[in-house]
Amino acid sequence: MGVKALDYETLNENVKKVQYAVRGELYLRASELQKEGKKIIFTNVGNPHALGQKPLTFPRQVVALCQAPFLLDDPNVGLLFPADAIARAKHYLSLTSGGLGAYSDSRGIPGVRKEVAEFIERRDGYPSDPELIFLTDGASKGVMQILNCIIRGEGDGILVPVPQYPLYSATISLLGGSLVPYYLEETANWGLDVNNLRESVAQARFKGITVRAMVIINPGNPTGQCLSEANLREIINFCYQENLVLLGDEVYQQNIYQDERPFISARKVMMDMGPPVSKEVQLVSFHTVSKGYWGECGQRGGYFEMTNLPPQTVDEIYKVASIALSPNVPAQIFMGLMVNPLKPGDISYEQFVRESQGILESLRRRARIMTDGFNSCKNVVCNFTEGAMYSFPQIRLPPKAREAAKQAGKVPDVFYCLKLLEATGISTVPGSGFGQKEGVFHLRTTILPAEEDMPAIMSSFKKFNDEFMDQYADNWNRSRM
Ligand code: DCS
Repeated sequence: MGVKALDYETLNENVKKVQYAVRGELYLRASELQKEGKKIIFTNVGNPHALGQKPLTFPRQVVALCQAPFLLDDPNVGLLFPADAIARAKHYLSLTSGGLGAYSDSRGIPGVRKEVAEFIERRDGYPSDPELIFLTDGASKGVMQILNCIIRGEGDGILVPVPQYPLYSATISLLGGSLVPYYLEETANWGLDVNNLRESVAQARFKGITVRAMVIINPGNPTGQCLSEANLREIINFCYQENLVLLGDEVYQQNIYQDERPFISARKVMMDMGPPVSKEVQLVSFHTVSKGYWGECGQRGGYFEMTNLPPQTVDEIYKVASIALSPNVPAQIFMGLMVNPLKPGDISYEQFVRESQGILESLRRRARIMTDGFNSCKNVVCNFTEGAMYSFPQIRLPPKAREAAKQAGKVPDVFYCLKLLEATGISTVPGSGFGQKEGVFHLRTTILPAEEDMPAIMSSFKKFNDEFMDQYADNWNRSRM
């Protein structure tokens, strides 16, 4: 029998190199335990509906009507659906040619892209051009499309924060490029020091890598920090000086749990800076319906907006997007609804506000419960989750625990997370899946379990952790960070 292309040995090496911890060893073990009948609390993926979050009523009504347009002809439709949902469903159907069952333009429905542009303009105070907005199947696909256009080979480097969300490391591996890390500073609330950036670029250049782009995740995943305007200005200036494309992952822009640093988009900061920066820095910004108070992860809706890209490049991106024919059409409607929400006076407005604020306020309380819970544990320190959906506590593992991990053939944080899973059913992701400094260990949890379950989860975590630390204690100095 001859060698075949899909034999494991002959697969594309880039595929084999990809590491993706969010669904890695911990997740697999958790799934096994679940099959054996153990109750598992899945906090490994930011997937709000899977943890019990209810969908917002209005957008589901609109999409239900778009999916089943014959309901619009039913004389009783007004008994089941409010008039504003009916009107909005008709609006979206009028924007499509053939309804939800037809491919759309591969950049997305023009009318929805216009709604996105209007949203960006309201948010930032600068006009946005629908021709430079592409709708995608979740933000992930957009990130992959853009990285694909940038990475020409292993000599091309992308600056990525560490810790980072592994979409970036995995896609860069898959495309055969080079990840150039820049470290976020845990003791400065996961802030970003531009001097570190310079250092990272210098080191990469020394290795012969051409640094082409820089990723920022704001608010941060897994680190939960919100970048200040001053910090964003420094980053944009840096991209200007170094000729880097800035990729602004802003999928958590509605998930903010403090008032000192509200979300501010990279695009607004760049426009505020004026020329030459505002005219020259190439920026691509990403957003999604998966996060915020929507949490509609399964719908797979996203967009990216391009600023200062030449028209020929936009055409090439359009051509490549066309290979996949069309983004999900139902998801495009969700995107339209997200960027063009109900207004005061609309019949469904109050219910919509009640539902969305309820979710956001609860997330804010849960962020606090988690951080405080972690900080009450032995050898655990955790920055407050300022935004996004995650807590990223540092677990200070004593030498004896690291030794035990080594004996078990595990990376220390994987060892700890597996023990946590076996003892409590809490399924987390080890910090090594996101990158962390040498010899420092973390785990990531989402802040998404139901609020009423939170105290019990945190006390079960504390019981496990404190016993673990006692078990492996020695005369090691237990100073905090
Ligand atoms: N960017 C960041 C920073 C993310 O955290 C995610 C998803 C995405 C992009 C992609 O989202 P969509 O493709 O759904 O739009 N976050 C994953 C995570 O860390 N846990 O769950 C999903």
